[in-house]
Amino acid sequence: MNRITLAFAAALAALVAAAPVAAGPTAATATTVRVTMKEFKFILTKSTVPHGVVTFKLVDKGKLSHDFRIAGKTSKLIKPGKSGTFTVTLKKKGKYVYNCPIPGHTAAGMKGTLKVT
Ligand SMILES: [Cu+2]
Repeated sequence: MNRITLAFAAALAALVAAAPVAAGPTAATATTVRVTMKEFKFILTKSTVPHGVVTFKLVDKGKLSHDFRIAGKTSKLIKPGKSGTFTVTLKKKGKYVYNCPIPGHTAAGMKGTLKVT
């Protein structure tokens, strides 16, 4: 290597070092919402969440089994006295309607709206 090649290599190394870190996906927000399920309503600890990954901690305090459905996804059935975790990625801001898809439950009141900001 001659002097010019060395100088070029050094300059290149400096450039690489100065280059900004490749922009990765923005840090995902992880939010947890506790959802109490009973006849016939849902009680959520949060009515607004930031967009991103949302973990719903489902607790069935009723006498019937219930499901939690949001953004086209449905949790596994939660039996009376049981609990479960249900994780969904809510990418877009807006209002998401959630409900219990068990026949009759939505109409009886198991529904609501979660605002995603
Ligand atoms: Cu239900």
